[in-house]
Amino acid sequence: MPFDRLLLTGAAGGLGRVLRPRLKRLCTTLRVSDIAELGLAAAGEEVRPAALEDPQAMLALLDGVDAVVHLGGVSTEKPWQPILAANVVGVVNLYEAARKQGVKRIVFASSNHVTGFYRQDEVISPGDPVRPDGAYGISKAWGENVSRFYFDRYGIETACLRIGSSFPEPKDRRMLATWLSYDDLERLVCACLTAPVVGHTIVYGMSDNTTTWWDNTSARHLGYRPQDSSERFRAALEQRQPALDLEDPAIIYQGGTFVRTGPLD
Ligand code: 15L
Repeated sequence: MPFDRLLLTGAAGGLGRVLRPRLKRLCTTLRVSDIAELGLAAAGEEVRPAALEDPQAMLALLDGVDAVVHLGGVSTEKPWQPILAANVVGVVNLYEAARKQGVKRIVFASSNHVTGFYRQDEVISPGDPVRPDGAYGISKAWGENVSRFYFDRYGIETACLRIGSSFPEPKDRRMLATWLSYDDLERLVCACLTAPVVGHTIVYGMSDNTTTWWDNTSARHLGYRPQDSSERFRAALEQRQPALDLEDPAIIYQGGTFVRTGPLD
């Protein structure tokens, strides 16, 4: 068993609910946290509600934890205030708590919206300059920078997952490029938790899709090998959505509809 105690934040969210039962095999105790309802603790679980913007609550939450999978926070475009609270202040509270409690590794759920203003006819790498497509993307770029500082200064390792679109199946043509199956999400998170050396790594969270805008070569040391592909959904999707409006910013840019959404009032 690689870990005594793993912490999963955002455990009540869409991907939190997917990972909660799947992370159990990596640890003796899985501590799950959120501000939303988490239900009862399953065998080997500890349920600990905590608000990211509360530094004392975060300090207590990370007590006795070996590693964190941080999915908590705002996960889509929203007004600035909730994003600043959860994704800007909340990430600082997480890393300060990690420093004080001696936590050595964090898997940080970043987002493809950190680079959403690159075009769909470009292939980019994690090392390219960020081009966030809204308040949410900016906040995730902030989180990546906070994590980089805590690695450079304090040696806390972080894998930043620029998650594409993790749903049971791709919902539109864009997601043929951005889709991350739930099984590949699990593979990616497990690789980040168990790789001997992570340092500070940024990786795009995508399956082995035929169409892709992201080159993960620089993150190969993680040992992540996606097994799924969006290709089997292509024919049905293209039939459902035949005409592409090439003037639409959501078709031009990688961030899709996010590029014309944020920041919201
Ligand atoms: C994200 O970051 C969101 O959390 C998710 O809901 C999707 O919209 C995804 O990006 C996407 O780009 O499809």
